[in-house]
Amino acid sequence: MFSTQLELFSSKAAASAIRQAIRYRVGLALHVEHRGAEGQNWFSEREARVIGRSRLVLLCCLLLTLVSANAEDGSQAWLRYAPPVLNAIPADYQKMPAALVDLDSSPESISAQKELRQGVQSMLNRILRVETKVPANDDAWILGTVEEIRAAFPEFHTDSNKPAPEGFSISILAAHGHRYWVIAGTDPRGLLYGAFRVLSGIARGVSFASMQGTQSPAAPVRWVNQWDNLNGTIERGYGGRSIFFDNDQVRSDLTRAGEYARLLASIGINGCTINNVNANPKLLTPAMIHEVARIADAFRPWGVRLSMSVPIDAPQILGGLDTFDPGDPKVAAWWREKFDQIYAAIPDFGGIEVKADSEGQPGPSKYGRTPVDAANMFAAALKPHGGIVVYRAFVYNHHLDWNDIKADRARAAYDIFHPLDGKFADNVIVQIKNGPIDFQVREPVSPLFAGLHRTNEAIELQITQEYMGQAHHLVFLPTQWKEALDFDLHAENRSTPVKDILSGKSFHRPLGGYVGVANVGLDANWMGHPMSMANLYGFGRLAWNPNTTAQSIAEDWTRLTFSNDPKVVSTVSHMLLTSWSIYERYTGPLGLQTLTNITGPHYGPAPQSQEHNGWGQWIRADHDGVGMDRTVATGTGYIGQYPPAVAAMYTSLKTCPDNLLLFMHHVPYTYKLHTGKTVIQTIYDDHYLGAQEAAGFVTQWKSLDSLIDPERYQKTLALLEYQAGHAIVWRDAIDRWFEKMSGIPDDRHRIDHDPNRIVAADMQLDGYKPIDATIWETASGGKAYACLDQTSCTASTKLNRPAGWYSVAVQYFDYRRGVSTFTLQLDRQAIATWTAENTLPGEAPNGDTSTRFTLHGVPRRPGDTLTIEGHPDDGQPAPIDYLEITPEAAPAPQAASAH
Ligand code: GCW
Repeated sequence: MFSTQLELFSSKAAASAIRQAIRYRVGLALHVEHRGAEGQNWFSEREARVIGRSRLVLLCCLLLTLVSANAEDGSQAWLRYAPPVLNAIPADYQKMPAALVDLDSSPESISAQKELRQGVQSMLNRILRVETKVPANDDAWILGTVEEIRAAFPEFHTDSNKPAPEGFSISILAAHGHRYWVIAGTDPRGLLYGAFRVLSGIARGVSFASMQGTQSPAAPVRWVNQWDNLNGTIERGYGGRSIFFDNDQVRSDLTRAGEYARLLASIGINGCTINNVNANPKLLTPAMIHEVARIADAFRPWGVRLSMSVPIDAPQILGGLDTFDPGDPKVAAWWREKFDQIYAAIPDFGGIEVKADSEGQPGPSKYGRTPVDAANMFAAALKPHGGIVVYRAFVYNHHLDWNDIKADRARAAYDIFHPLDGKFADNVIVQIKNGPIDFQVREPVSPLFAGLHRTNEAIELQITQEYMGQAHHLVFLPTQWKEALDFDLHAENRSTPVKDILSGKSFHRPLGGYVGVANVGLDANWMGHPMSMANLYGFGRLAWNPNTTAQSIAEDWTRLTFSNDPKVVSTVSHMLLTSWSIYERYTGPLGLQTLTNITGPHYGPAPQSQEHNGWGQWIRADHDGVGMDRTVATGTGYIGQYPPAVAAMYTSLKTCPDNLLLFMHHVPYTYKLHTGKTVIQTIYDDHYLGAQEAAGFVTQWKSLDSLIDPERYQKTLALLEYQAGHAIVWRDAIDRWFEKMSGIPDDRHRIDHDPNRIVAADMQLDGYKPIDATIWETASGGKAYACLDQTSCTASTKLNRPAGWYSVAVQYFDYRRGVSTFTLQLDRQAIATWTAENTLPGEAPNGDTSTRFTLHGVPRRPGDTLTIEGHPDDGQPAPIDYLEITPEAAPAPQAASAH
């Protein structure tokens, strides 16, 4: 029996199934070697420990392994090609041609052809027959470029609405007594995008007739950035290790790179930067370039061009020159030669990303040079090959003086780049983060978009949820991005929405576009949270057409990812569409930014960390008031960087929107918003409301039980329950902090007056000892209770509550290392056991690690004793905070839920 199990584990699929089971608590426990046959480590040490520790049923894992072959693990994302469950299949599908002719035969058209055959067979159970010529006596699908189709069918016209480069037209052509379903691309990429559009239509039950029309992308540059390191880690990646690199090499198996490119192509993305903008020069060695060419090969069938981030000091570090001065001819010659080498290996190489003079990265300032000097040097070397330079405007001093009331990081990009407008070469694009700080939950649009009229511009959006819950929280970002793209900057006193600036329309620029930091990883579902892929999907849709509404993105994604069932579509899209505002409410409302630990992992609450440091994400809260004064008259002058109409709106307290008030102004806590409520009471109320709304996600999701496949249902449920608990951590921490800072109590006296809460300090403790929570506001009374130097500890409480059913929540801390075990006992009888094995970013009791386990339907009689028993593990001392015991109307159908 045991050896059979070991054989099972010598497959990666089995390893991944087990990993999912560990991560999402599928009640699995087993005993197994954690090394693969070829000596490769499939499990992290922590996962291996969980496996090693458990000794239960092997059958479970056998079942799991068998099931996983067909399981909905999220790997297919929105390209599942599941048979569409619809009331009625569109009538014109009956007339779908069986023959398929590809007039183009480029790598992209071969992909399109394969994809159509696969999708039609999988969704409609119809096999398409590939023909080499247009059949004389049959209807047919025709794939080709506009020119190729016109050559075969002189009657084919797209002139009235001609697709632009990379665009396509879908039409039905009647000729020779037959009907041809035509997908015509301006070029092979356009053709491929057209095929994907048809398949998305079929999956959503759209008739072929209504798919007809012409579409063109809004901008030529639609790229993703991956912040992958050569050692296989990913900066700010939450979906596992790099799909490209491992151990300072390009992975031998690039299957996932190809699958990623397919996903990207399906939403119109045409470029991918494969490595961290904090770039490692090793990627530029001849051996690595040779290896990287294999990634480009995996991308090519999908029309995705590969690009690289390069460190500006490579000529010195790698090339042995005594300088990397962009003004030095030998430096320029080094880069020319380097790009020649790259193009010899990757003829369709897209270009480079440059992060320089930013957060410790070397830059041209070392030699008294500007970003123009650096960017134009690269541009000249890339130009003969058709490559572009994407130069990031994320350049700022991270050693700002907090005591200087005029210092302001938000000003940096405009101050540095605006004077350089008109000086960048034509194949340079300046890449600007959507807001002036750094992907915070709420920021105004960067004024630099309006500050460059003679420079190509791209917006940088962060798809990976660095400041947005790191794939532990559901946060749908297209809602946020839409606000930025639609924002009218009124440059030159005329209408100039950001989306028109990016497309080149506002200032007549030839290049421009969209760059999204995606950071997918090797996890089966790419990004960690099943809902996070809605952000990648939404990024692609907006880069293609920024006029797409967030609602249609949410609905389409839900249909493609889960189901066309109307209840699923309305529930999931409602959850998605409300999630950003909810996250904003329980983290940092009123323009306070994310209020997370900015000197740490950017995850849990830590408002004080915003102040007294050089990073400049300050909120300037004191006893009397809060907010950064960014006005011209009395503040940092940042508002003056906007065109006059926008500057006037932000300057006046009357017109400054409440949701950016504290980004723009410093006001007393008692200042009344447009709602009539004070700033401080709004902070309190928003946090209570946000936490309540986050709990609502759980209820909404539970209404879909039976309508979603069990694997994704359970995984999402566990995450949403965790999020609901963590939203309470956020609420309590931020409200406590502001109450202490302002000295103004909540007018509803909720803060630290939780009638159902019993804090560990008030319990009978055996072995548990108080330790300081490293951020006081993230634990009751600033203390966690830890089980130190013992094998187990208990905390008990006797409660005289009326008899009835209750839910019992245990608030504990789950460090990244160690897997403590907890047992909850009712009158010494174990009623639940769970382990602290989430992968949260912290090693101490604080807002990153505070976690909740909730058990529903607990019966209680007056005088019962509730006991938490903690068993520490590997430096994680089973720390606890409090119990919360809430009456329940009746035992909930779901008995236990853990995180
Ligand atoms: O937000 C910050 C991130 C860094 C990142 C940097 C950037 C790649 O915390 O991890 O570095 O932005 O955008 O360059």
